Amino acid sequence: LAKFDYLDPLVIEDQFTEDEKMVRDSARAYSQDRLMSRVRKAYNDESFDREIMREMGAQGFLGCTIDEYNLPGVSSVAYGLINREVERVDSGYRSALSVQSSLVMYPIYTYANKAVRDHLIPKLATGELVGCFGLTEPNHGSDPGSMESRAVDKGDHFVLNGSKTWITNSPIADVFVIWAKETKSGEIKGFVLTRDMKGITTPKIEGKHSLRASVTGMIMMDDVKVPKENILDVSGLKGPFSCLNQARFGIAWGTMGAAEFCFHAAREYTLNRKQFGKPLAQTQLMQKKMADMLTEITLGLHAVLRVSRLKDDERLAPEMVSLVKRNNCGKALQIARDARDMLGGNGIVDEYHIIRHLCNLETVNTYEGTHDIHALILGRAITGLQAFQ
Ligand code: TGC
Ligand code: FAD
Repeated sequence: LAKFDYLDPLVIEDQFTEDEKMVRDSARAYSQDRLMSRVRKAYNDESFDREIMREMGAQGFLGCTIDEYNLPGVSSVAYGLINREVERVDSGYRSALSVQSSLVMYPIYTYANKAVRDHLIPKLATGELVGCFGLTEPNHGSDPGSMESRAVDKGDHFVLNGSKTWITNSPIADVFVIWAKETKSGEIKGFVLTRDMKGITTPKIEGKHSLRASVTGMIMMDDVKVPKENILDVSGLKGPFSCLNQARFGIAWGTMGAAEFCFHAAREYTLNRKQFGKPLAQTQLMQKKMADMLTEITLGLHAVLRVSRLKDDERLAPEMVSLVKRNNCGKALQIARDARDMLGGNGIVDEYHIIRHLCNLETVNTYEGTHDIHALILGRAITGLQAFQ
C-alpha cells in the first residue's frame, strides 16, 4: 500500500508537467522571499508598493499565458499555480497579479486594435504600466448590465461620462479598461483609457478592513475624450465576463494558497501549544477541524486543476468557473475562520498572519461575483430558471 502524505493527499504533484512545477517553484521562492517579508507592514500601513508590479513583471508572471510579445505562454494550470503561491502570502498581492493579467492584459490582447496592443502589452508585462478594470458602479455591483456609464460617439472619438467604484489599483493606474454603454447602439462596449486623458479622477477608498495591501479606488469620468481606436472589439456583457472567466478561475487557485497557509499555521501551532497537559493537536476537536481543512483544500485543488485543464482544452463552460470560484472562496474563508479559532488569542494577532488572511478572504468571497451570485448562476444552469430579477 502507498503511504499517505498529508502534504499532498491525492498526489496532485503527478498531475503537473515539469514546466508547471518549475513555474510553481519559482513563484513560491519569489513569494516567500520577497513578498512575505513586507506584507505585514504593507497591510498595517494600508499601502501597495508599486515596485511589486515590476518585480512580478521581471518574474514573468504578468500576462504569462500570452504566447506573443516575448511572453512565456504558460498553461492555465501554471497561471493558477502562480496565483496559489502569491495568495499563500496575501490575497491583495494576488489581486494585483490577476487584475493586470486577466482583467487588463487579456482584454487588450484579445479585443484591442494592433496599435494599442503593441503599445501597451509589453509595458503592462514588465509592470512599467499598471492597469485596472472598471465594471462596478456605485449603483450597480452584482448587476453590471444596468450600468449608467455612457460613451457617446462623436465621429473620430468617444466621450465617456460616469463613475466606477471598488476598482483595484485605480488610484495608481496608468491604463483603465472601462465598460460603458455606447449610446447609439445601446450596447455595452469596452474602452482603453490612459492617465493622460483629461477628465479622469481616481480617489482612493479609505478605511478598508480587508485587502489592505491592495489599493482600491473609484474612477470618475467627466467628458473624457477617447480616440476611436481605443474601443475594444466586443459587444455586450460577454466582453467583461470573458475577462472575469480568466480572473475567477485564478481566484479559485489563489484562495487554496491562502487556505493552505492557514491550515499549516494551525497545525504547527496546535502541535506546539499544550493545554490540559497535552498538545492541542491531540484533541478530537482539533483533529476534526484539520481533517475538514485538508479535505476541502484537496478537493478544491483537484477541482480547479480539472477546470484549468478543460479550459486549455477549450471545453470550459462559465458555470464550471462559478462552481470552483464559489466553492474555493467559501471553503477558504471557513478554513481561515477555524484556523483563527484554533490559535485562540494569538489568532487575532498580525504576527500569525491568519487574521489578515481571514479579513482578505471576506473580500475575495465578494468580488468577481459574490458567493450567492455564483449560486444563482449555478441555480440557473440546474433549473433553467433565472432567479436574479
Ligand atoms: P446574462 O443574461 O447572464 O448574460 C448576458 C450576456 O453575457 C454573456 N455571459 C457570459 N459570457 C462569457 N462568460 C461568462 N461568464 C458570461 N456570463 C454571461 C451571456 O451569454 C449573455 O450574452 P448574450 O450574447 O446572450 O447577450 O446577464 P445578467 O445581466 O442576467 O447577468 C447576471 C449575472 C449575475 C450572471 C452577472 O451579472 C454577474 O456575474 N454578476 C457579478 C458581477 C461581477 O462579477 N462583477 C465583477 C466586477 S470585477 C471585480 O470584481 C474585480 S476584483 C479584481 C481583483 O482585485 O482581483
Ligand atoms: P451588491 O451587488 O449590492 O450585493 C449585496 C448583497 O446582495 C450580496 O450579498 C449579494 O450576493 C446580494 N445579492 C445581489 N443581488 C442578488 C439577487 N438577485 N438575489 C440574491 N442576493 C443578491 N469591481 C470592478 O469592476 N473592478 C475591480 O477591480 C474591483 N475590485 C474590487 C476590490 C475590492 C476590495 C472589493 C471589495 C470589490 C471590488 N470590485 C471590483 C467590486 C466587486 O466586484 C463588487 O463588490 C461585487 O460584484 C458585489 O457588488 P456590490 O458590492 O455592489 O454588492
